[in-house]
Amino acid sequence: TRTPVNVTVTGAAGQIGYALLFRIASGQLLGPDTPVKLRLLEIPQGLKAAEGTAMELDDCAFPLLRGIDISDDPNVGFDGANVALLVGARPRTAGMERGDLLEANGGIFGPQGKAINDHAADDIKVLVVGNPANTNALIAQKHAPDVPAERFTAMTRLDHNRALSQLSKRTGVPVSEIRKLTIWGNHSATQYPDIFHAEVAGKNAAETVNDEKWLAEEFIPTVAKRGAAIIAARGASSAASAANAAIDHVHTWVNGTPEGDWTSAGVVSDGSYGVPEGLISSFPVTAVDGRFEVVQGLEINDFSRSRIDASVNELVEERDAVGQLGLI
Ligand code: NAX
Repeated sequence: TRTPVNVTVTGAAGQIGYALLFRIASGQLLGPDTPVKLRLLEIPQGLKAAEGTAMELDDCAFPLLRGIDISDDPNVGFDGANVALLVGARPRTAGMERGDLLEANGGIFGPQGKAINDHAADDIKVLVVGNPANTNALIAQKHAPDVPAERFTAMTRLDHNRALSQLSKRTGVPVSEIRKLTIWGNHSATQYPDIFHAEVAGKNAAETVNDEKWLAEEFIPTVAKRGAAIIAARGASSAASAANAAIDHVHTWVNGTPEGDWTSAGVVSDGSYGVPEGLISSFPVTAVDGRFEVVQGLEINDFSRSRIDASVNELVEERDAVGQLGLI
């Protein structure tokens, strides 16, 4: 029997946590042959609810689930972690400026990055879901100098999946026949969903749609503002779809992308496509042998260039702001 993989989930008592943990425990994160041990990390106020979720996980009698530990201490929560899903974050509340938000999250992701540095397993893979995800991932990464920077990633897979679905609706082609779509930049309203290299049923997506007005005025804003639309409709932010995207992200990272396709993930920039080195920005990526690699050599037209630049500029501003606050 295989050694269990330790999976740490922060914000375990939150709504994404509730949608995520059962899927991890059932084997959907790492596959049907990999037993898992769950580590639930919460703040003290969240511990009781996390215990309730752990009771329910027990009650599922998942054959692959080999244990559940609950803690409010990052040094314990990340001990021996092979995969860490950083979901818990400080949300923006009324009257909070961006600086306040970044500072509050720096207080979470700095210490968590340090705890990962000091206690996680050598093969640790980190996915940051909690917003502002890209910059939170950057903060955590900067506090983990002994961990290869590439192990810190931010989630734009939900945006990617939203874009697939919108393009499918427009073209009438099922998502299973859409490839090579890209989310560029920040997981925020400035993100750029790019269909110029995408294929629908083997044909170029932008040429198939052939409608720049739809692209600029419907597709891009619909994908970028989908989170707000979900809140308006559901009275709560995306949870099951966010958990699903987190599962997809890690599953792809571990198992690879299919031949002839790629996905989107926030990864540390190597300077590709003019994105400043070191920023955690969304790119078209393949996953090979447990590593994400930025897809190289794509031609970027003017329409795309200005939108990528706008989103990357926002990431630069966030990085500069957390730098000035002494958070990185
Ligand atoms: P909830 O408020 O339901 O849950 C958050 C949980 O995190 C709470 O139980 C809280 O006690 C816990 N928490 C707070 N600080 C913590 C810390 N320092 N250590 C451990 N746990 C801590 O939020 P939920 O709806 O689950 O969303 C979680 C995060 O995901 C939010 O930041 C949200 O903005 C972000 N999202 C990111 C998405 C993405 O695509 N990257 C999409 C969905 C979601 O909006």
